[in-house]
Amino acid sequence: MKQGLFVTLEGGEGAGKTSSIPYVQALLENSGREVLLTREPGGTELGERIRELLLTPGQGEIHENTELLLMFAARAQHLQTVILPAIEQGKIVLCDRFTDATYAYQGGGRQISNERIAVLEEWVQQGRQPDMTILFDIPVEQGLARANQRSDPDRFEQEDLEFFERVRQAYLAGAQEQPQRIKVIDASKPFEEVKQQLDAVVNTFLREHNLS
Ligand code: Z5A
Repeated sequence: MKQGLFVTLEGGEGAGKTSSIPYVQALLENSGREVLLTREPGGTELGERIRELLLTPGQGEIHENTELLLMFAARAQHLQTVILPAIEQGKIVLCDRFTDATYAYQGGGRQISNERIAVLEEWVQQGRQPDMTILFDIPVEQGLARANQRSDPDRFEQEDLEFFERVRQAYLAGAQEQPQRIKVIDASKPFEEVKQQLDAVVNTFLREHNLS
């Protein structure tokens, strides 16, 4: 069995990642490979407990460095015990958020330097990057309006507009630096148009990997 592949989904609040997961999963399954669906922070028992700590509001102040280290602690466990073994078994791993979210939220949002994040990234990932990342881009106010309809705000969703504007700009800067890996879709469009963009991106990716 050939090595599997690693695909991640990214985007700001209310961009529609979660709603699109079943559609992306089905497109990837057309390759004939098994698709493992997972998420960050989370994806392991320990990681889900860290997620709870990070997302639940009202637990007192969490210092930005602590937040950053917890993201990578959860990621180390996830990568070593779930993601890499699945790729070894030939599966396609589809992960809802990964390290691009750290550059966007802890880098852009919290304004921790990219250099500091890169040190942890190298330490935890040792060069391992997603094979493709789909970035759901949406204007901040439109995304927040969607997210607010859906559920009570989590700890991140309580931040202000400037925070989310910095998150968006950090995501877009990453996509400009790595256009080969990060594919931007216009998530402000209705579901049907988002699906058409996903068809194009995922089917091209599968062709490039001789899987269609
Ligand atoms: N985080 C971090 O800081 N650092 C890190 O390294 C990592 C994560 C990995 C948890 O993420 C938080 O962790 C996240 C960043 C931080 N911040 N927050 N919050 P998450 O992925 O679990 O967050 P989420 O709450 O699931 O996702 P989201 O960004 O808020 O939403 P979404 O998944 O992109 O949107 P959705 O739930 O699919 O859609 C929202 C609503 O819009 C829903 O009612 C849909 O029906 C509607 N929708 C979606 N698409 C459309 C279209 N096209 N048209 C109309 N309506 C739509």
